[in-house]
Amino acid sequence: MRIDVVTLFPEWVGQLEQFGVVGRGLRESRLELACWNPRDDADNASGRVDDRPYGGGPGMVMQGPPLAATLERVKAARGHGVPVIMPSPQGQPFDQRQAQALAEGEGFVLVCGRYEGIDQRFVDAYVDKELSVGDVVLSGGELPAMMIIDAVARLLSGVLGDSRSAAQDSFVNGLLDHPHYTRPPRFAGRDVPDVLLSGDHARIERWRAQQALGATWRRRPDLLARCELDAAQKALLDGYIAGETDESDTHGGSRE
Ligand code: 9D3
Repeated sequence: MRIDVVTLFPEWVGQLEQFGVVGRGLRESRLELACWNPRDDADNASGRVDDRPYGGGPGMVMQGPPLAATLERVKAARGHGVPVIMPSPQGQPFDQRQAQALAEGEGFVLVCGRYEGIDQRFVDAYVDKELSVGDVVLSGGELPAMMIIDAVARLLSGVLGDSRSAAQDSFVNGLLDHPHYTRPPRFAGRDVPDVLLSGDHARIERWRAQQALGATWRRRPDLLARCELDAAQKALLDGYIAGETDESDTHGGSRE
């Protein structure tokens, strides 16, 4: 997988190479990352790549020609068929499904906007897909690009420490995760739920499934509405809603 990023902050985005799943994917040759600065393609000595908006209004707009020149350099380096993605508040929601689709390909180019946005003619002529990372106003496309890179990099086979993790990911099954516990057995006046110390793996699995269903029901009913529960899951959720979960299982009762 190779990811190219067109950005006015290449040093920032390039930091990804030093840490976490991207660093590991790079070191183990599963992933290549290259950053390209459109300032290097400015037609003026000062490196300006923005100008005032036609029609007036506040802020500045990124000009098409330098971005197009940079993108042509990227395509010359890695082929003209590569998908071009622009993080954009106007894009489709970026979700786990999008991350999985990107992870199955050979790579993509991310074009990061700054200021009020990018000249629409560049978007129309060069961008294949716009992706938004949520209904919140950020100051540019770099952090969304880094989110996309992180989400994709951790799906590349071998990057995950435990290959089972990807299939167990929250959202892959359309549900939130169950809670996690580790040592010590008593912390902050709270015990680990008894069920997790029972050694009964079938019971533990049921409890975790029920916790995941219950958390999704409580916190993200929108997610629950979109997933098809099987009979066993329906029964577990009904049990959760009816408060059938053993208090000591859920909240960690006192240990003997
Ligand atoms: C405050 C400026 N807005 C006009 C009223 C438009 C605007 C322009 C540029 C809003 C945000 C941005 C910069 N954001 C992104 O490039 C971006 C983004 C985001 O802000 N939220 C969620 N996902 C994304 S993906 C790229």
